[in-house]
Amino acid sequence: MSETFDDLWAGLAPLGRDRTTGGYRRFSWTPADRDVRAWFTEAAGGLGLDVRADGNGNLWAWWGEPGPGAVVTGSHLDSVPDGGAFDGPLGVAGALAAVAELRRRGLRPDRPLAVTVFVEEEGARFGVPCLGSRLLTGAITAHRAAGLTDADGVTWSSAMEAAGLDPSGIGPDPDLVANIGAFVELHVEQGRGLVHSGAPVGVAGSVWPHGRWRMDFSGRADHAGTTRLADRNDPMLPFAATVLAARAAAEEHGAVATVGKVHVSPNGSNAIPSRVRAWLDARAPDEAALRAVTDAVDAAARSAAVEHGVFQATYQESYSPVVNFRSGLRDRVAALAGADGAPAPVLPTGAGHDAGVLSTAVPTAMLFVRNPTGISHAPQEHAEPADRHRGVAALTDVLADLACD
Ligand code: HGY
Ligand code: MN
Ligand code: MN
Ligand code: MN
Repeated sequence: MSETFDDLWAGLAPLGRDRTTGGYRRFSWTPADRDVRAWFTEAAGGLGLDVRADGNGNLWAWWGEPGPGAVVTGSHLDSVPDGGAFDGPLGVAGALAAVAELRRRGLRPDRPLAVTVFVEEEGARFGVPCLGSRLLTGAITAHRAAGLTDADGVTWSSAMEAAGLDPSGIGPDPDLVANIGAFVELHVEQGRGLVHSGAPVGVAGSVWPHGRWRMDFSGRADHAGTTRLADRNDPMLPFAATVLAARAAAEEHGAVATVGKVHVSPNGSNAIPSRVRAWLDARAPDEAALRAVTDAVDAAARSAAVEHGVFQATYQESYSPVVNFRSGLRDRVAALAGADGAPAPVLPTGAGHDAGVLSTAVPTAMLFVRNPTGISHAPQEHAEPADRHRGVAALTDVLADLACD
């Protein structure tokens, strides 16, 4: 039975890792996802936890019968393409290690305790991030989720079914949510706030509002060599102008904007594209700044499309309003996670999390573990072993405080 964090990590870390890039490719309902779900089921079962999937495919490993006031911890196991090792998995392996540590301390929770794995947190295959927690809380309808498709047109429901789960039950689970007394997510910091503060563990204060927009530029395919420039309706030009406009608007409003995913049709080097489909990820310290960025980007896209005789349309695929974690639980967690009598630092983050989605319905907190590179969503993401253990120790203390009288 794997009990220590290092034992658990040794079993999880190799799964879904791409040998050439060193990054992870754990996309929902794929064989890599099946492997990490199997790892979780076995590791949690080995700790005597009762593992069940909810109607959305989220995994719940229960210590005690599910019921009111449950203390829940966990994160996700899916990744972005070539993601880092810790984004998600640190919170899942850390939660299991914390349960093992509670047992080692001879503690028994006085209310139900669960370790969760939320599905499709990154939205890397089906486009909407935190899909499992959004479905659970009703932040997205079952109808919309069921029809989400991946790059090959495979729907969420059919992929879930092909993975052996029944998609007919997806949707909100108000009874399960009502039973959650508190949710705490341990997560690698995606940034260098803790490096600057010199602390190994921090607490999330807020999550920036952010969203994901799909932009379609439709032009006219033609020969790259025989079509005069004046005769072209080339969607690549307004696309390029839009990327630069997004960057300029973000700089102007203290925000961030990213276009990391582009599909070009027909994607031939000697054919003027017929369509460029691109995804904008925009995030800002507040809603007004975010709206200013997206308005500026949309205006630039429209005018550039007109200039080149191209049609442009923008679709909002996901939106996450600002999250301010409740100060009571936040400060209680910061006090427990601090060192030398000082509370752990409270940090804002531009990264979205299931904890942010759940915070609309239940008291929620996040613990961050120092990432010396500050890099995330890339293979260079890192957390030193000593800091991983400090994060697990802090989570253990928080769970003991919340679950044991
Ligand atoms: O994209 C995010 O902010 C998170 O890592 N899913
Ligand atoms: Mn992530
Ligand atoms: Mn994450
Ligand atoms: Mn998350």
